[in-house]
Amino acid sequence: MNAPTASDVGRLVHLGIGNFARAHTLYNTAVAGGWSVVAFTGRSARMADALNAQGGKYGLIVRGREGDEVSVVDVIDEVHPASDVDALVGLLADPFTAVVTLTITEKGYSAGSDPATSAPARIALGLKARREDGVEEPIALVSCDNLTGNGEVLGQAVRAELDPETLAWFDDHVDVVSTMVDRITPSADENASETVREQVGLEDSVPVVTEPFSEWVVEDRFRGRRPEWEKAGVQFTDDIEVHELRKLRLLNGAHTLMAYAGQVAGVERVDEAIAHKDVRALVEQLWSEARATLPLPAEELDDYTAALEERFRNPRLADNLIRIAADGTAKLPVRALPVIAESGGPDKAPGEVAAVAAWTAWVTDRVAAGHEVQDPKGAEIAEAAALSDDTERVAALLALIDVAGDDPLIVAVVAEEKRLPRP
Ligand code: CS2
Repeated sequence: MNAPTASDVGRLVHLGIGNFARAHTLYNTAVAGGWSVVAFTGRSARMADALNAQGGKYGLIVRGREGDEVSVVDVIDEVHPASDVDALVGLLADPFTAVVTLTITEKGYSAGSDPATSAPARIALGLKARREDGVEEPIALVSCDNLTGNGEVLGQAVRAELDPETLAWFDDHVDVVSTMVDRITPSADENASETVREQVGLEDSVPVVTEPFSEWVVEDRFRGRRPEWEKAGVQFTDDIEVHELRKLRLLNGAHTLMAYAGQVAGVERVDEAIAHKDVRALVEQLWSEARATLPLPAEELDDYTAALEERFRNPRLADNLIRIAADGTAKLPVRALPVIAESGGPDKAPGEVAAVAAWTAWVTDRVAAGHEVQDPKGAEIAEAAALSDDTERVAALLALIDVAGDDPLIVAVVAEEKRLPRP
């Protein structure tokens, strides 16, 4: 591995400036100090106007059990809408840009080849311009999304969009870095702007609410410059995978289960779901199955799940289950299905099966009640969820997460749906 070359100068370009990125990636970059940040929005351009109007500054409300701690994060120079492809290409061709971080969500990595809608395709155009301009300075692409091997996923997505010359140039000039990110970031409540105004005097139309806990583990493979993130407590490692799996299967897996089973049972927030006796029992079950797939000492896993429970129970965080329920077809295949397969099938992983069944039950309820399901496959979900025969409905829904029509999971999910806690 290369020696760290953290530096106090450079530009970081961030793609996908949602609440999470501002509570985590950009907050840590602000603490590291010195770097200039240019950010791009996700799909909605609203955030660009809002942040530019307040000089790129925003209030970060850290909502602990005892109270709020508010600070102003002042690290963003400029925000562009995602559609401003020329701005991104220009920035990537500039040698001063040394790091690109991404929070584009799971679905962003398979968004196709149109630069207007696909971040990997936009990055590919930027790298082409960088090569054509003869820039020798290495650049790092750093995924900050919740996926195992997020660097690998990102690398593949970008390579697939490159022209042959840039593909040949890529390995010598670009580092692709996996990271494990963790900080729960609920949507801001209606009083958040007032809290920021009162405590730090900033007029902020887009404040961020987050929890005290924060973890960032970054693969140690930068040949070029990067922010001195270690100043913010970021951990650099040569072995990222186990950190990612632990988080994805224990934290996110439990979140997914609570999001669907909690709402089916009639509650709205994470703290209510973990306090619901039957939902909690399902979480315990899922944890015991997920733990068995993780190569970590029992003691470490005990500490980890105890800390998770504490985070979920934070009564002031008010994390709405509907936030976590979004994009089920992108989340279940990385959170629940691998544990079912590694456990030896649905019979061996009833807690994970319950997560899948809670999803099918929840989307069915939502569609029946006339609501849209927020998911890249929302239209297909609406069609499948409306089928009246249970087995056909579940099979059609599970086909959307690539479960074959003869998979034993279908029978298991049909049975499990009937056992889910209801109001
Ligand atoms: C959640 C995550 O939306 C979800 O599915 O599980 O956003 C979770 O809050 C973060 O990964 C916490 O780091």
